[in-house]
Amino acid sequence: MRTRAAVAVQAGKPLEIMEVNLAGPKAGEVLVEIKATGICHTDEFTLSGADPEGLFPAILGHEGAGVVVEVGPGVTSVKPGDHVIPLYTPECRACPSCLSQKTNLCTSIRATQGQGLMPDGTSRFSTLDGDPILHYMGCSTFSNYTVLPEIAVAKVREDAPFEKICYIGCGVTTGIGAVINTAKVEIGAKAVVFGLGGIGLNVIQGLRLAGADMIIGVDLNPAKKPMAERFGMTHFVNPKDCENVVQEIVNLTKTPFDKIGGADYSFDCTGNVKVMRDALECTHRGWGQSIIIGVAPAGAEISTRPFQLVTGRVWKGTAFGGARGRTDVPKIVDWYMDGKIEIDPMITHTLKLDEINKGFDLMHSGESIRSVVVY
Ligand code: NAD
Ligand code: AHE
Ligand code: ZN
Repeated sequence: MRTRAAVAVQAGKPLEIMEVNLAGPKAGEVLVEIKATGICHTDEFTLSGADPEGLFPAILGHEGAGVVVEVGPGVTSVKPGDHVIPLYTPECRACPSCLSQKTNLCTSIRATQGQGLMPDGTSRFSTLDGDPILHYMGCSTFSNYTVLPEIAVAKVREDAPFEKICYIGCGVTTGIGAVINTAKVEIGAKAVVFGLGGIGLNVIQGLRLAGADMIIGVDLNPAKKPMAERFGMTHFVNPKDCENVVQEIVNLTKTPFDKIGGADYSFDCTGNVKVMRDALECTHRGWGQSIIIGVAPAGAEISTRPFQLVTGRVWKGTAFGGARGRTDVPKIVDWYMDGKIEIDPMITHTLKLDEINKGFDLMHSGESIRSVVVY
């Protein structure tokens, strides 16, 4: 079949909207009509050329929602008409990683996914001239129709609006999951969130859900403050307005009883390795945990004095918020539909596919939280 897609032809260049060929689903695969897709900072990261795994030409996008149109031989868990959210972290429930119950990082198709290919080593997308176009993160939601492995779709309830729940395909689950699954934040905790964008705001709503007492937000852009407060931020720090952001946070968390100070938990949602260091070092001696969510460019490295770890601070990372997609994503959709979490205010812009490059401009200028493309 033919489908309309926004193609990343070359690093650093705007996406090109075009008709492409899409081959049907093979064994174990499903054809999905994408109804809506968010634009995550990771799409920008790859498009910019900073992603060591970035390959071109490719169809980016990994934060979608849609409807199953056709299933390939052997598919049993979904059928045409089912509403689904594509999963860049699949859940096969059979690989050593899934069976370990220690990680959500299913390894069954990671190698081909990283090469922009389906599990059989080929691409379903091609130009109208027949040249292959690569998949991205196993999802390629910047195409109106896409093919996914069966293990990479979460079946969700049919009354949930696509243009909102697409955000659960990455940002919402990543932010809330980092708090609940990775950090396991407890009631009364003091936490710091670096970067108040599409991920950071969801960390904040996760912290509120977990019962944190103090939620300090850090961002260079003061325009991010009102929305963060709406989601539960209690204090705001702009690094431009203070001499030493680590000291500022330590001071905020001190009490007459605890004169050492430091956050119980911190979260990096910027992808900046200097910020990652601050995020670790502002946590409490003896027990502070810092969770890296941000994705850093090729060649970037983190550093700190080993003494920071010797004295009990813990550095952790999280992908997709530690969520097991087929199991957890339908529950998060229920949380949204039951009013337990909010999504709508964070979707600041709704665009047509033709306008997708505007979504990247809005991200660069700091005007948007999430832009969503509705097909
Ligand atoms: P975003 O652009 O919406 O937000 C980033 C925010 O960080 C902005 O508000 C920006 O002003 C702020 N910021 C930038 N530099 C800063 C600095 N030095 N100090 C303080 N604030 C700073 O991006 P997003 O969609 O929220 O994504 C955030 C990061 O998380 C990206 O690196 C993205 O690739 C990554 N990410 C990781 C996962 C994962 O599973 N680990 C999932 C989704 C996104
Ligand atoms: N390809 C990059 C890393 C990108 C990355 O870390 N991706 C996250 C999800 S970001 C979603 O917005 C992830 O899931 N990582 C685990 C994985 O297996 O890719 C690089 O640096 O090579
Ligand atoms: Zn993402």
